Amino acid sequence: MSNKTPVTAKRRLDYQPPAYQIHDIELSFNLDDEVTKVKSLLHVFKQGDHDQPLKLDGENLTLIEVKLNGKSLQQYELTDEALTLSNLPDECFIEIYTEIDPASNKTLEGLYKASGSYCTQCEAEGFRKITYFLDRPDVLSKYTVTIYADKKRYPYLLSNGNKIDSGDLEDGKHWVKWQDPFFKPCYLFALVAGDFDKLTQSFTTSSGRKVALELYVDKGMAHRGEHALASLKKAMKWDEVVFDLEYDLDIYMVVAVDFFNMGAMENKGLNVFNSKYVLADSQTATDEDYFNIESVIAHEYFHNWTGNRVTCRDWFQLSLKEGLTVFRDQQFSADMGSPVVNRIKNVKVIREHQFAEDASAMAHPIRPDEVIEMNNFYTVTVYDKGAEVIRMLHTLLTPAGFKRGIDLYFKRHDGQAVTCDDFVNAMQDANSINLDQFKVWYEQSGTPELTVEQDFAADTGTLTLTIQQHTPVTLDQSQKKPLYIPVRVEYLANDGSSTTDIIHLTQSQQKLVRDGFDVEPTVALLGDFSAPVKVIRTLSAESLLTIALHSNDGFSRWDAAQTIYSQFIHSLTPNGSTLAITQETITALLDGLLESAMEDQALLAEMITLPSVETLVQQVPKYYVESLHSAREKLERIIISHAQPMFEKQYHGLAFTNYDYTPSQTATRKLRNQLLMYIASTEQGEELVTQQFMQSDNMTDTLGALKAAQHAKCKCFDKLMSQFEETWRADPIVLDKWFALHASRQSEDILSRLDLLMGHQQFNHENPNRVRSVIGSFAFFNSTGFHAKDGSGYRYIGQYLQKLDKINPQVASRIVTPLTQWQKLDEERIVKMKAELVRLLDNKDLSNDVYEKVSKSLGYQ
Ligand code: B3K
Ligand code: ZN
Repeated sequence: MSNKTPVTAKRRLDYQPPAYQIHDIELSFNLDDEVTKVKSLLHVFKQGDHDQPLKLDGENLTLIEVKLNGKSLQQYELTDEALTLSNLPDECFIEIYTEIDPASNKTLEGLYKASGSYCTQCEAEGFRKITYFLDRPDVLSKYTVTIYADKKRYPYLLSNGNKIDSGDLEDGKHWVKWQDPFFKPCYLFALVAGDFDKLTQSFTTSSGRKVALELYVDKGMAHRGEHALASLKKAMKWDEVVFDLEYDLDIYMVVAVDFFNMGAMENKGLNVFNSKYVLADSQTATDEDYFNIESVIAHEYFHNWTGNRVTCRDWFQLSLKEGLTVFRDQQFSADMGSPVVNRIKNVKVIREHQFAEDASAMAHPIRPDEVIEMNNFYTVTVYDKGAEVIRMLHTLLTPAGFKRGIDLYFKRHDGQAVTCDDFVNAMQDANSINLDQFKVWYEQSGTPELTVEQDFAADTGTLTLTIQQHTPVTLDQSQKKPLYIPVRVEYLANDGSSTTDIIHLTQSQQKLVRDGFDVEPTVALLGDFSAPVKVIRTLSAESLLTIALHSNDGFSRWDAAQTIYSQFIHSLTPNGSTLAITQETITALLDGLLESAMEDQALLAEMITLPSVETLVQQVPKYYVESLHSAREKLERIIISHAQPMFEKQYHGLAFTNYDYTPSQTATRKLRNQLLMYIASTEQGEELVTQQFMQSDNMTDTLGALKAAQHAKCKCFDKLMSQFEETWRADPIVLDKWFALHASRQSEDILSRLDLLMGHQQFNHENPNRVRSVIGSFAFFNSTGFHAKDGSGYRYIGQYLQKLDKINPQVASRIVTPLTQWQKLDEERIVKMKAELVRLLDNKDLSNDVYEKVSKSLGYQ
């Protein structure tokens, strides 16, 4: 089935505590382009009475020498993956000399050199590419790190903790010594060496300690670092106010680098960031970029407590730190801006991507059971569904109860490596509640479905809701249990008054009876998206309109509008719809929205935005590519032909102002740009798009114009794009937006266009941001191009991934995702997609990363 040497998965239930602990590690690095020398001195303690050997993980290392208690050791076992030492005393010092080659490390994991700087990325298992060590999160050590490098080329030598010494050497080299007073797992180790512009500010914690905040960016980019630093201070303050959590070192450093596999990394005291999540000014960054920077900066900062002070016992527990930290950053963002719009943003991720993951062969619980390559499990399930699970606890326990649980969690586990059960137990014990059934969320994969029936007895005024919960089987699990699901319910009366309730679902079928209604209320379910589930119910168009226009819950309003749009679209495809949504429902919704003079412009923008194709696909059993796209386009035409005058009036009424990143300006720009998306396809479209592009003083409106032109296939698109390219050709982060717009464009000759993009001077196969903006945008967001009937889109991606896998398996494995999600497509496409997957598997050097996803998708494991 595959030419690859079989790889075995690790299983959660096989966990064994480490046979040895390493209390201290002294590392020294001699950074050199030819050969980088790493010396490591480990203070090792045997755990318990046993004679097991010490098996240190190591990959791509050249071992020079090993010493035991100062004496050269000749007896050891060395393989491609480990260095094993036997017959060790209960306590000893082990010195290991190795050599590595950071300049040729294109995987961007371990220690690598890119754009002239040295940089590390160790999570999940990259430390083993730096030196031999127990590369697992339950081995906690104190680190002392000395870095030697050429002073001119690498004036900044950074690592975790506090700088305790430094000096110059005669040969133009210098050195810096760092010490981190906190015990930490090796995945939080970091080293950076390079020449940067540095911004320095400070933050005084609630207990009065002054912390130095240092931001390192590429030369000439300092002015683009202000927003990130301001965001950091907001996050530090917020965590003190909301969770009583204070920062614990005297210095907090953030370094922005161009070559990075993901968003950012929370290394203790030394975060490393993809520069895309640091650099911003109004000319180059959109409102969304500003938002993302604030949220990622906060996310990494929040990890200092949820992840670093209390870490994971093993990688299966990843959601312990990620689900919780995503929940924390979502709460922070909600407090900084609009809670409703943030909630909608979170829910879109779940419905577009997490539901798709559940429906694929990669379905896994938020705490996975089996893993081949850990990097494949930094998923929307572990992160975003994980955050939803934490949010349900927050709902069930109330914010005050949740805070009691968090306090107990830190009291019990500060300085430890623990499990998801430890977290839930702290929540349970602090609130004297039994959460046994709630724990099923951690072990069960799949998207639960709630089927709801509503009954009203007019004579008694009694309303009965009958709710069945059912989790369809997933490819990884054939048995499903009932879950503990909080469902927020709102009863809307005819006079506009409303009351809310939370139903605690625990059984497969449950009845909820409520008396005291004069007339049957309209019932909105799953307010604020109180659980990551799908709701199946038959609602009249009238009830949906009532919820969309009158609910007190902004999320429910948006959700009802989305249901109206979705069901209208599905009714035009072979999937059909059980709801009777007609063109009149659509126009009544638009009229209601536009006439109600909604104050929340951002919510209005969301409410006139149609569900994405990806979201629509997750609502139906089959993805009829052509018919779904044309149905969605038809709805767009209906909307514009009805609302054009109102949209234009609104568009012109929303004033241009001097750019500032404030919630109110952001909301206005969001609405204007959404209106422009519609208007672009009308007669005035070309002119308005061009005008907005020309007059814009900020990247949000510039990009808004380009997106509208691309979507409406305006003639001006190519001209505006060339102008954009001319302005920004020397600025790769900005140019990524241009790459992405080209790659997601619907056009017959898209594949030759992709070739051209990859021939662009700024394109570089070794830079993940470039690859994601061209290849990722095509595979994930160009659904007509990717799903071209002749299979050419699949072929293109398959061939590209063969090459990319040899350079950067982590990025290749991310981009292979759409190729593995064939389950809902038609037979012809399934055959073509699978052929591509089989071709990939034919490659005997395929990385474990891509192998795991592809072989699962083909049902081989
Ligand atoms: N913890 C890192 C992600 C590491 C991914 C490794 N493949 C960033 C974050 O979630 O904060
Ligand atoms: Zn994280």
